[in-house]
Amino acid sequence: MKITNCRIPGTPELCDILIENGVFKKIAPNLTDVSGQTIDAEGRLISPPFVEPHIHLDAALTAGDPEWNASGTLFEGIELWARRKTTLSEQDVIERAVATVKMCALNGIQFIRTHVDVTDPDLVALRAMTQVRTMVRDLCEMQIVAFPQDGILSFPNGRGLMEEAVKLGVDALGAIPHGEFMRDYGVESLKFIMKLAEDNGLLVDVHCDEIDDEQSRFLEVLAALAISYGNGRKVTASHTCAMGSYNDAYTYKLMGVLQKAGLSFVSCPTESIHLQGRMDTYPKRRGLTRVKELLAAGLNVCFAQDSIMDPWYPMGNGHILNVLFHGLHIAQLTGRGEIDRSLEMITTNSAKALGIEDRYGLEPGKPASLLILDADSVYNAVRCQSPPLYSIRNGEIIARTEPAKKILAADSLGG
Ligand code: 17E
Ligand code: FE2
Repeated sequence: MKITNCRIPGTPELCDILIENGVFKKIAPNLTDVSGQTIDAEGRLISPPFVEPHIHLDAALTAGDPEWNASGTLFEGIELWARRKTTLSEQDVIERAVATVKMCALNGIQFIRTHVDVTDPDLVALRAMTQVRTMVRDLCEMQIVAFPQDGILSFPNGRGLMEEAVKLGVDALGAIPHGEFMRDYGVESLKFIMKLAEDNGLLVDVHCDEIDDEQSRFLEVLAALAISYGNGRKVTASHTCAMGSYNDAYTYKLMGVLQKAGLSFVSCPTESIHLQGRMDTYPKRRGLTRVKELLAAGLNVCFAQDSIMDPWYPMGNGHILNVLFHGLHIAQLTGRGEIDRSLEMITTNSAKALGIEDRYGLEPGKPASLLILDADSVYNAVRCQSPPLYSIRNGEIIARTEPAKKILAADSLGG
């Protein structure tokens, strides 16, 4: 396959891309090689595939069952999910997860990290998700995080369930320290999963401080453990909302620890602005972590959507560019340079968090996976949330968009 007239961020001239055997062969201007199908990108922007680094596929598409979340809080979501969980079957999880992966694939996502609730004595959702991971492999590469929604120390046999999840074949271990009954349990839960991850060669991705409580300080614990294990590149702190409420003196000290640890951050801007700030009157917090400041400190930050129609969030549709668009507003990353760099937050930064850099990116020798976006620049792609006209994975077209045509009637300019 050959793709001509490609605009590649950071390269001034238009390039051609030559793909052979599912791998990028050459990327350069005016390639004369011919190889199978040719697509003319007509000067459009080429991006590496989008990544969804934090989603809950086991709960997706259950919003309203058994009830809609009326308070809009994380805690009502957890309660509703606990009720829905009792009715799960593997088939139910598989159908909803596959439908949701397809929504993501249609929007240019080719890598997904899903959290799966393992606070269930039968691990129904996890058993289903390990099957989904195989079923969808032509559409996306999936990582599964064993996520203890109801806690590790606060849930009966919580530690045993995490160990069982390791045996069933998860890629990463999670925790929810701010949700444990008390602070000591939260600290202990992090020590437990960091050791379990080390012993089994797994990644770590913690729901960390997803609360407006300025006293929720588990991020420092996670970072300190990452420093002592020397595994910061394998550790992700998701949400870290409380950081938006910490005082500046503490945050200054914390930043130094985070830089030493070198972990990655996932912020879910649409989800957090929806769930957080619910106990505030006015001024009302945005509930987000300090995205702008983390980036300025040289830390790896990416955006995720978290939910697609689940007990926590009624919206969501797989459109990660839309999450980026809103995230830039909510985190006030709307300087021109910030917008121009922002695509990294749903592509290369996320790939780094997932640890997939060896097989990700527009470079000869790597798997030929890319998007042709319907825009001539990153600025316009983000501004207009331009759809991927083509999503190409390992040299195969896996999804296409035919954009809607908007037509102004000839007489609408008046006389
Ligand atoms: N569970 C949780 O603890 N936090 C979330 N944002 C979601 C599920 C979606
Ligand atoms: Fe989450």
